[in-house]
Amino acid sequence: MSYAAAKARFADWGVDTETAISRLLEIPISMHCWQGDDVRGFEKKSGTSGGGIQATGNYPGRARTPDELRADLEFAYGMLPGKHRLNLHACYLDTAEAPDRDAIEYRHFAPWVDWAQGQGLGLDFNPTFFAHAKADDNLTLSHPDAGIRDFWIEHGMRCREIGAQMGAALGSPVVNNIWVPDGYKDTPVDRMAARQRLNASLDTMFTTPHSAAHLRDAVESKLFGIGVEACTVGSHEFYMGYAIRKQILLCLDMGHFHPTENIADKLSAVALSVPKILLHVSRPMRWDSDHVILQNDDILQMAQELVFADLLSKTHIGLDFFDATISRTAAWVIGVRNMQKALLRALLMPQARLKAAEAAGDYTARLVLTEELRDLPFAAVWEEVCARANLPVGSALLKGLEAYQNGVAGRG
Ligand code: RNT
Ligand code: ZN
Repeated sequence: MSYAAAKARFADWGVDTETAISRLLEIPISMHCWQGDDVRGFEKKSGTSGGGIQATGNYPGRARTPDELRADLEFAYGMLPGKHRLNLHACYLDTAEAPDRDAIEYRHFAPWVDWAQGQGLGLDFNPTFFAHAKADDNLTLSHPDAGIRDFWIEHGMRCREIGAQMGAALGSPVVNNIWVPDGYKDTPVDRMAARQRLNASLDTMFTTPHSAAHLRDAVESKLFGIGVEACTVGSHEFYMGYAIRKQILLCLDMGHFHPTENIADKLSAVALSVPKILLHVSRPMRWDSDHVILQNDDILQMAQELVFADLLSKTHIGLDFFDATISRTAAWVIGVRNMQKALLRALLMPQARLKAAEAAGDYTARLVLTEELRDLPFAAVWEEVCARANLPVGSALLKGLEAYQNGVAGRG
């Protein structure tokens, strides 16, 4: 269907496609650096990913250096409509030095900031509390050893400082997200002590104030991970309470809940109590939390909640997945596009009409409408978005992705 015909179809429902398109193009997606190199980072040390995070697969083309990663990122952003952000992890420092995690400084990340400036990208940041000898037992901020806790507190404080400086340099606040792998393989007998230690470590980490114009703090919960099946210290209840008490961002990772929980349902509930939400849009599968996102019901419902509950300005949309069995740049492009397509669909819904049916108790009309609306020509509007940005769709997209992949496949 042509865009003109699609526009008319949506107009019949009282929906203006041009408004939807311009709103879509204003929504930045924070693309995660770690899909580009299987969560390895650029520290000058060897070691495994650890912390229950594991990228499986050895598809050719993994970025081995910051320059390679930036080239891959430039390609991926070049395949996306709109202006986006880069979500950087502390282990992706770009320096010839080899500072340990408790010694990193802003200058170790300056090349990223220069690059982001040149690309017109905002940055987000994350302390790296995994893949390190001092995290080998899956305990960091809640470790019983005060020396180890202090090491990680120092890391976290430095990351907040680095993030704040990045935000100041770029004129856009950096969301600094804290996820720790802390937990137990088998049932602990003193959960309380572990949670009190995590609580106290976080309190210390957050003592230094930073301007909200430069830095926003976020905390991310998890249900379980590989090696921490019995108990995660930073559970959902722990961090929801913490974020509310401190009035900081709560990060909801879609892969960090029981598989039958609906993460979209949580948005309106937590938005009433926290100042902002950080999303890690992901796709859980059995025990893995990080498959490339699809246009599945979970993502569509998430996007619809963001739009219908008017939460776009209160939510920072980040992605979190990693697949090393396919082209890593293709994974980025498909993942971000799927999030954008889901948002576009939500923006193209006759929201007022659906809400009126529900408010009137007419659940029959609500059901008929939601199902009929599935057949609207969303694809024609998406193709128009891409055409205006001179971007390929369909088999042309596949060709473009393959051409780039072929160019990087020879990396050793
Ligand atoms: C881990 C968390 C966390 C990480 C990144 C790399 O389970 O989801 O967000 O994926 O920090
Ligand atoms: Zn996450």
